[in-house]
Amino acid sequence: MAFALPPLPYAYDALEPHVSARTMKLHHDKHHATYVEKLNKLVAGTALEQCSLEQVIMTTKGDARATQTKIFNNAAQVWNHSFFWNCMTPKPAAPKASLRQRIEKSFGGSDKFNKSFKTAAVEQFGSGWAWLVESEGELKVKSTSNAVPPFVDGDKVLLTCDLWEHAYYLDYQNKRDEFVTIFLEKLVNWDFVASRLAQKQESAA
Ligand code: MN3
Repeated sequence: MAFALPPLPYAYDALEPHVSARTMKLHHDKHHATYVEKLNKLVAGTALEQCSLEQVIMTTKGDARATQTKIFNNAAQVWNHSFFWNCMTPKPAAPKASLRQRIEKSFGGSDKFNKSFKTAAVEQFGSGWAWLVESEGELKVKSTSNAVPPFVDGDKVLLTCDLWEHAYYLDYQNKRDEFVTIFLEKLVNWDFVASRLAQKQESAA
């Protein structure tokens, strides 16, 4: 198989009580795994089989042919979920000084960042993702529909929250705002965000 399902970076129950083991097991073992399975079927026997996940995403983005769209959607969802697991930690710590200063400079402080991220997440219509990105040297909040990761437009992706109902419905039902609030206040892995800032962006892969 060309692409593998990465294991969760923590136990299924590590994020309880904020995200249940039941949600994590379904989300990783069923949803994430299915995107990997579908992607492998779609690229089997094609040149994309030899590419990195990022290359598959960049090659198929904006290609309206039905098969290419399916490959893009599944590849992007594989990437987004692998990234999303790393955005959360059972042992969150506040952003360290240099990242805190970047947040202060771009948003006017962590409260204003949280508010901006939450608004973007709640206002995203239907399924999608909320993001913190570095775009043209500035930290920005964005949201995208369905599967799109902002690195396809040249942004460096720093943090994401899954806004598909499967991410929160068992634990929060229709209350996406509560899930996003808990995500921001109890789960964000700011050390991971800081490490991302130091890396090159995926579209350059
Ligand atoms: Mn999901």
